[in-house]
Amino acid sequence: MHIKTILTQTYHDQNPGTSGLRKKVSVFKQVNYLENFVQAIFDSLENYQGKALVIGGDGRHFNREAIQIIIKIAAANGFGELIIGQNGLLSTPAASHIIRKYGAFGGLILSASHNPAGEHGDFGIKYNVTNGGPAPEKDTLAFFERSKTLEHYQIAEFPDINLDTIGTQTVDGVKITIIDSVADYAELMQSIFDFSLLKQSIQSGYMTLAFDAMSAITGPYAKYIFVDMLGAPLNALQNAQPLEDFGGHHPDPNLIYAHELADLMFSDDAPTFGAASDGDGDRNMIMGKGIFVTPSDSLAILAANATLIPGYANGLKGVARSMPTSQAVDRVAKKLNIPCYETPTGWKFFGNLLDADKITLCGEESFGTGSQHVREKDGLWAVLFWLNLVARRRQSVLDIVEEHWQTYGRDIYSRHDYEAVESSIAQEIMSSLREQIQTLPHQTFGDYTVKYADEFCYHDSIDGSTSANQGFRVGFENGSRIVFRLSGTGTVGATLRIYIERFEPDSNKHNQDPQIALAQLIELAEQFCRVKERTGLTEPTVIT
Ligand code: VG1
Ligand code: CO
Repeated sequence: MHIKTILTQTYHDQNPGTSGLRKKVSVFKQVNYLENFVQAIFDSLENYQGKALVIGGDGRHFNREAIQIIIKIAAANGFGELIIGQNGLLSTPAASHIIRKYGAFGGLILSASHNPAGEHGDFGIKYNVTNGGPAPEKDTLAFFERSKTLEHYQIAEFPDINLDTIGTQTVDGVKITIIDSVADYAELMQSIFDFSLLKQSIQSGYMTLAFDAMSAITGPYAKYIFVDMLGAPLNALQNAQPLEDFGGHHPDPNLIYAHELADLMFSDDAPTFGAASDGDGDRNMIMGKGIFVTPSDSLAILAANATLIPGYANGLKGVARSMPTSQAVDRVAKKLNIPCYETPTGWKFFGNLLDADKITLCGEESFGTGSQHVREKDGLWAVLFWLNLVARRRQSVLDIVEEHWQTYGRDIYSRHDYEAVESSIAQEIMSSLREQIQTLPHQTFGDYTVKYADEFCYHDSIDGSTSANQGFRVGFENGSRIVFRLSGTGTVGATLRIYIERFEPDSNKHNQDPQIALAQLIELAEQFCRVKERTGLTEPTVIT
């Protein structure tokens, strides 16, 4: 193999956030920017000589070029085998599965997830470890440190690899396999869910479906699973062709960005079930006719009903939720008498608990739900879980949710995002919260008395590591909470996320608009952080 060593300038901003390194495409296209980061990752890893690396992305602009670069740097650094999704495509959960199934050393996933794509959009890269999950913090910190001192990278000289044809070839001693992006993943889904029941419920017309792939990665997966395997009509899928710019969509599945689906599900023509996924296929939005299921509720409902699903028939070991996710799943865990863990935001914190067999299901308020089947959140898995539930319980989504609230009470929940806030203002907000939390406990504001206020610091019970500064929590005597944290996935300024929840045990009060039910807490949140006053914004950019 002919290997070139390229001298490079060092970049100082390659600090991975909540989920990998995300930047504007124009930043990634700077000379040697991607090359440096990939070399920094490989320099921080050990003992991968001769082993396999999985490569794939969500198909956004720059995906193909990036893959060609990565192939050559990986070959030059000594990987023995490269496993690549056809056309360069792999959803995040599929990549996680492929790393695990083929015993690869790790994988590089090219995606900026729910961030818009295209020449003027975002690009991203994330390294996943041998268990198929996102690299833990100690690794991402090492990548950043290495990137700040790196002076050269190594790259093999051979022609570009054809990514479009499935098959194996050996190039300068490196085995390069282009695999079907969907088949392994579809087989995994079939091993978890009752496909014959699903097929029967769909083909008999009992269950009708609308799935919006938002012109991102899940289109081919949804077509294979819902249409080819389960017999749904092709017109059940919207935006099923992955496009480099995601068709101008913002592939963040929520009521705002997936409003076409939301409009349909609240109309008279609504199908039984509606769902959407994000850019890289790890998020899910679940809707039924006339109802949107809050992700925190979705996690709780999946946990409460898990034994109805073949793959979870033996019950759950435990559950986990990210800190800002509502406490709905805690109530289910209590009733099932299983442990419930609270982790910082980001899937990387679930990996150890899943590996140690402490938890079976986990999720985040940000439309992410998953289980032990892979080490990433998984959008289509969540959709299939819900479809399996509806088919098995022969109840509508609305009935399932309302019955859950009757049994457990409702954790009324909302997240308010203030996007593209000037970084200095965001820092000011965080420091002022840091000062206030010491004085808040035992103070009373209207109906709410503060029970505790702290800055969340996570102690990983498996590897003993500590992750500090994971957001501010204000908890009230009646179980309500307000959480503040800064996003670690944005690429413009800072994004302040405010998470608000209140428990409502009275089933006569369950059908309230969360914005009204939470009004007092929303006002209190503003009183604590003064984001409107400081930025001049009159309302959040996004409410979910
Ligand atoms: C957001 C979500 C977080 C999620 C992360 C990656 O992070 O809040 O729950 O794990 O995105 O999801 P942040 O730091 O912006 O709040 V994805 O689908 O963008 O990989
Ligand atoms: Co995603």
